[in-house]
Amino acid sequence: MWQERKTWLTRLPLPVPETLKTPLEAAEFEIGQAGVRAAFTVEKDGGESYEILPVDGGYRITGGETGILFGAYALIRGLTTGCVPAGRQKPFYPLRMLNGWDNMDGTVERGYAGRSMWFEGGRFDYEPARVRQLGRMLASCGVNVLCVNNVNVHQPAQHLTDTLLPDLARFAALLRPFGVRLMICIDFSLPMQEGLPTADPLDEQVQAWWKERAKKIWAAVPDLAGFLVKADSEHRPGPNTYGRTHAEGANMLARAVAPFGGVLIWRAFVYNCMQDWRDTKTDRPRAAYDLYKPLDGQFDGNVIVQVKYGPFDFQVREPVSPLLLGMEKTNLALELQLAQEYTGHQIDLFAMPPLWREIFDGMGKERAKAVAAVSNLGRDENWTGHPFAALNLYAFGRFGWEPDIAPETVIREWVRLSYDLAPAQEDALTELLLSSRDAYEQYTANLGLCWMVRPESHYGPSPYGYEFDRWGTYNRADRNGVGIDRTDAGTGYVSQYPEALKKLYENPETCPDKLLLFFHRLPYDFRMKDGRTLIQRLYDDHFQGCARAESMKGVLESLPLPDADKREILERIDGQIKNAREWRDITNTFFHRLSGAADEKGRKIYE
Ligand code: GCW
Repeated sequence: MWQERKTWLTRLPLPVPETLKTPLEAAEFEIGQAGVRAAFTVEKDGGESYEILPVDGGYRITGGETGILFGAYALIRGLTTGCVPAGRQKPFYPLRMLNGWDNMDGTVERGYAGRSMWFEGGRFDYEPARVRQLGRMLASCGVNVLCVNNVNVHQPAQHLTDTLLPDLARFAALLRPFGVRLMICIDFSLPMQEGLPTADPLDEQVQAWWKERAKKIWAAVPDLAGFLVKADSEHRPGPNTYGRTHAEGANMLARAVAPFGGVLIWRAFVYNCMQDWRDTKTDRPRAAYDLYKPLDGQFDGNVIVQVKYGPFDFQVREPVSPLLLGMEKTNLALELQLAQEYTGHQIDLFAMPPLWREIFDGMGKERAKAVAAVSNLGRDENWTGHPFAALNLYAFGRFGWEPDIAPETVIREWVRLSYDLAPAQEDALTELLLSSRDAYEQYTANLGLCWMVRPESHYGPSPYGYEFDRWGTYNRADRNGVGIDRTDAGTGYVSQYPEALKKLYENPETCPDKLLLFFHRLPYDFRMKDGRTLIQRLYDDHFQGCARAESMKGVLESLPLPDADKREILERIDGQIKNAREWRDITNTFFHRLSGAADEKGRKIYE
């Protein structure tokens, strides 16, 4: 039996009844420990927006059915942080979706917080109390859609569109009171698995089949948000098999879901995953733009193309995907990943707001119509494996409402809502989290050198792990230098950017250090802007990043956190330190062996 574990807003009393359908006019509720009273006025058609007004002896929250819920949580947050939002509030992105990569056998692809919270043994299997708690968590930070199954749709998830519909409907009903709607991933070849000779999107039988199926699905879950599709990517079926474009594939499905107000989300994560490492012409980061840019303007109005933040795949540091800048006539969703696949497996600390700040600023928040993030949740008692990883889920919801939010603001908010700390301790934890990505980057992927990671697990160093493989993720380090030339003299990737960015990136003198080896191939004695050589910088960052990880332990030990959190956090920091030392020593030895260069500071580099 799952025991409720305190975490940010779930520590606070439920501010509104469990069914939003209950008329709330004139109702009064105690909010928070402070005993502040709030009254609610439900506006018809108010949607997700709300306004909080101080009234005699408390507050009045006016808003739509879900708006009052968001308003109630905003009030709790505001009372805790000392900043109650003034004026009418509404989310910047109407669709703010969490993507569960949950398989129906109970495993979670890239999951680091235990097994699936809602699937086991080929079916839905959950504790209703916990799912309601999940609904509260999502509502409290503003997430409004949950996609329940993995984008890689394995058997028997196909049945989510058929025999499992009553179960899907029951699950949807549990989350509905919290303003959270469901989405499901579908397999493009589903009609064939059910007896049709083809899944060709231009085939009328196929079109009719999907329309019929959509009717059945929406009859069971009338407020289903839509379908999410991974097609022609990493061996998933898709329209290419029939010589059709991705726009033709997406539009066919979009027309099936349109009568029910559904959206069709089509992922743009498509590249050649069978590349030959000897082939230096193909450059994986180019792939999505090369494929999708020519289709700009061809997608139906209820299609949203979901683009990962960088051109590769959720790395520690990538430039903003040029597709996010270039698809001007297409609805786009920005895809983030809370699951710490390349960012420390929820063992190493990696608070994501600083990374996202760069992405939203680089993209321009209005370029996207929606935001999505791969979930970091699982059945672990603390929800996210590392208690602090919950920050990333919370922050994702907050960015969906206020994409201009400052990383420090959202981190401090979460810290204050989650723990009772004295001001100096709160500062220390906020600072530690705020700088955690930077430290992780220094010991794993400095200067834009990603992918030096153990294949498959994606945890721990392996400088040549991907070098002679088929994934298009090479560093081409040799005795002369390291990195890939992505200027026009090289793979030409840089030309996918608007002129100003292209200019910035194509010159090693102006290219930001943190992306230097992503865009350029340089010799070890290249002089960096700060006067250090490239090799010295490779060494220095690895030593420094590791030292930063080591120094986190003392800060964590000094914090008065709840026992269970503290135990898990201290266990995990030991894991992080071990990992950081491996990265430092293996990467430094790798480059030392290739370059023959000594460390100017004479530190220990193994032979
Ligand atoms: O990064 C890769 C992951 C896969 C994942 C894929 C995707 C769901 O390693 O596990 O598959 O991305 O985003 O589709």
